[in-house]
Amino acid sequence: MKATEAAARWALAAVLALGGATGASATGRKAAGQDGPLCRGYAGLPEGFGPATGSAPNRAGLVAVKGGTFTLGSRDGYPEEGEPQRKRVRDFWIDRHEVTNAQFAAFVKATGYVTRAERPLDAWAYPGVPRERLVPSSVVFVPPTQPTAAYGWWKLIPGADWRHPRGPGSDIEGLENHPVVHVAFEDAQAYARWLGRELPTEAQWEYAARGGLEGATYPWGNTPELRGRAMANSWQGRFPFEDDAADGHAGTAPVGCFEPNGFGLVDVVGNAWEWTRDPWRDRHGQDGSDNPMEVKLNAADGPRGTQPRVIKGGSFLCAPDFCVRYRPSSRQPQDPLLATQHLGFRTVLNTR
Ligand SMILES: [Ca+2]
Ligand SMILES: [Ca+2]
Repeated sequence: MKATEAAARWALAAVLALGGATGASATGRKAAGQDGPLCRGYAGLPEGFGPATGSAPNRAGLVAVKGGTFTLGSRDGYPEEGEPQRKRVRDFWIDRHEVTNAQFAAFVKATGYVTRAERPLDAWAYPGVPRERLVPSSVVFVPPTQPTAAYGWWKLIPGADWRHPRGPGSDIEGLENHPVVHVAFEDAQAYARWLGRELPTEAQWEYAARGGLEGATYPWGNTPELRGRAMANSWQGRFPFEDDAADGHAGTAPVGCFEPNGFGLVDVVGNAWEWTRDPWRDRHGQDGSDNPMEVKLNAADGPRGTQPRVIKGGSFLCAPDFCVRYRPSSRQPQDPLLATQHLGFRTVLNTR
């Protein structure tokens, strides 16, 4: 959740270049795809969903992605999106939509899994924090009522977890088709393992997010909207104070309320950020073009799995006047131990 002045400057430049405006009025903008097969009418569970019962993997909810070569990263985005690299990925399968609350609930019901945010905080991970404050907690977006320092809108709230996304008193009733949030890296991995799957590498995620549209700023082209329609769940209005929800949704949206990309994936950008399995590096590495999914991912891991991981795609909190990260090439480091209200994931099935 760090930003630099350079990043902020780029965000403003991007807004000007793309013809948008800070706090732009969205008059006339329509939310897209509300009547599609997903969105509000969707229960959040793909047909046949569950772990494999035989030797064949369960592909419920997955989309087949034909492998290929593409350019990972961008020279036009924030500094961490460079230097662009040619990468090749093999064929793989990936979730059509972000993992939903309904899917995650099925996993928890079947396994009894307890997420990191539901357990007391580890003293070793939070040195100096009094023991009485090491209670189950997660990070919640709390809109400030007056100007605040950057990131002052994030609060560590005891009792916030995937079932209570805004903290105690909130719940996920009626949000079964929304992306699950407040999942730490190990929680996402545990879910993926239950299904015999994995988290995507950054290269897989970005290749899938681009949907075959090589070099485009967004999964649908080079403009923030398309034919006057919002194409992703982001933030409209003066961040972090007022979300106009001109795209039809304040906070997370049901999955699939916006048009799919060229590969049939929905909400790759916007709605919830998504974990990848890649350890974070400040710039894309020159580590060869072939099969980036074969990189030894644990080599850079720190003690007890504390190496920050790459997250992708931006969220409902991304705003043109603050964080223009609802783009395939955008990326951010994330503490793997830290669950937050704007971060979920999707899984991949690697057919080696
Ligand atoms: Ca929105
Ligand atoms: Ca997303």
